[in-house]
Amino acid sequence: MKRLIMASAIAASLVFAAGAMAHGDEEHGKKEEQSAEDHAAALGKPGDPRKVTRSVNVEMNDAMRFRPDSIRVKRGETIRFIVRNTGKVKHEMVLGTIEELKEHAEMMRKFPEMEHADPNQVSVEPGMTGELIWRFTRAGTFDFACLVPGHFEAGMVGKVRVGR
Ligand SMILES: [Cu+2]
Repeated sequence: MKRLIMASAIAASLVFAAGAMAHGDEEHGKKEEQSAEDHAAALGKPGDPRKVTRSVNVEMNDAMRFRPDSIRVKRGETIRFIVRNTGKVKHEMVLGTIEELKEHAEMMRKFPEMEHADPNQVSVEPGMTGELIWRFTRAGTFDFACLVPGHFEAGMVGKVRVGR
C-alpha cells in the first residue's frame, strides 16, 4: 500500500515533468519560465553521463549538513555530483524546489521505510560514495535536501544557483 502511494506520486510527477519538457527549453517567454519554476522540470533534467561538463564533490555528514551547501553552476552545464557520506547513518541528496522537497519530506515522515530511486536523487550508505548527474537547463536558484526522516527538519538542505 505504501509503495503504491509513492508509485502513483512518482508517476504523477513524471507525467508533469514530461509535459513540461515537451515544451522545450529555449523559445518561451518569461511568464512560462516563471510558472515552470513551480515544479521539478524547472531545474533541468537527468544528465547524460557522456556529456558531463564538470564534477562537483559534495559531503554529507551526521551534523546534518552538506558541504558545500551552496553550489554555483552555469545554465546548460551537466554536473556529476560525487556525493560522499562521511557519517554513520544513511543520507541522501535530492534535487528539487523547496516546496517539493518539503512535501516529499512530509511523505518520508509518514512512510519512513519508503525506498525510492528517482533520477533527481541519490541515497548513500555510511562510508560510501554515490553519483547524481543532472543537466541544469534553467537559470535560477534551486534546492537540494536530505529526505531521510528528520534530516530535512534538522536543516540538511542546500542551494544550487544556476547562472546564465
Ligand atoms: Cu541526511
